[in-house]
Amino acid sequence: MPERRAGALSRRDFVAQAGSAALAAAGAGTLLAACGAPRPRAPGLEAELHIYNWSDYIGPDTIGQFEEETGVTVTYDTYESNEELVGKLLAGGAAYDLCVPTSYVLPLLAAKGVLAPLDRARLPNFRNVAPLFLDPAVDPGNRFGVPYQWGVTGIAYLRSQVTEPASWGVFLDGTVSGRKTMMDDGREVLGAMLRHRGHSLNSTDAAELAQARADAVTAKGQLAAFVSAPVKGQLVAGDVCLAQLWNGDTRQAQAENPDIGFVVPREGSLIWADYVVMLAGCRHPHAAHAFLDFILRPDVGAGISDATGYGTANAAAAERLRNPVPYPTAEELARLEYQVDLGPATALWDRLWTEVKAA
Ligand code: N2P
Repeated sequence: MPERRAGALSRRDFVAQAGSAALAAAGAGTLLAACGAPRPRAPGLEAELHIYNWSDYIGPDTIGQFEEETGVTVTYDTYESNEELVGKLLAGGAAYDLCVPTSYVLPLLAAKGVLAPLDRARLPNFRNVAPLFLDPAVDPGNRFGVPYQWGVTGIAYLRSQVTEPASWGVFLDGTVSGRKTMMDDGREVLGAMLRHRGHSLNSTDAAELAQARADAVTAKGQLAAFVSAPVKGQLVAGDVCLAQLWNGDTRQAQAENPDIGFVVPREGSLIWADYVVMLAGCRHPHAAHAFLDFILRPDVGAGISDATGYGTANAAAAERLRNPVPYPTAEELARLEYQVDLGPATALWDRLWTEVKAA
């Protein structure tokens, strides 16, 4: 995806396409700043900051407000999967300061020396993080990551077109063939197929994975595409009526089309949390810390989660949400599973996913 400045993001991002008043205000602010006197830069901060984040995973005015308050110019790029993020980071040459991997990716990135430790003294607002996200196994002591948002994977569907899907089997049984999608993400697709057969979505068992690969190929024959967050526009338009999707992106689409429902299949699914990390070789560490402390503010954190539809890891922000995202009940949690780093089995998963994509 081409690099672009925050203003361009605001026009292109799905949240922005919703044409909200907040966006219009943010756009106007950016324009005024561009035409007016140069913004005074906050002391000690570098002039730039480079951020790499999931698409549709920030507030429409978050970046603009940070630029306004600090005088730092932000370059903001987006990706659609952890696979895309990790591929870019391990290939080197991606000069980002901050990015947002899912929890299971942190140990791999830390082991590869890709992450820079955070200076907690520069993050006074870290005290707002909810206890649930402190000291996670994937990042002892929160050395590298600021907990950002969490969510679950399920099935978004058009209530007027299909009955509520109870099982991942709807991707295999001919239901609305050609008008359904699964994510462009091997961990998500093979993980769903594993759960469908009653296995862990972290399986490293060769036979279970061979079945998941075969099921994913069967599903592929009925899908319009493997597509993640960008499917929202097709759901809103009614072109796609069944889509494997995350809860927050579904909420964004529901705001445009109330016919869209969301369900976690009975075989269970994925729950995840994402962390903002600073990269080794980060060229703008002061601006990076300033941004991290900015998004840890209750008002800013709430603005982000209200726009994305995801749960916030920020306890102070959670209290201010216009549309709170309740943490799953004990019963729901029993059906949900976090991903883990697959270690040496990662290569096998990558190969199977490549085969599914090529089938
Ligand atoms: C982005 C949301 C996703 C995060 N649109 C998945 N961990």
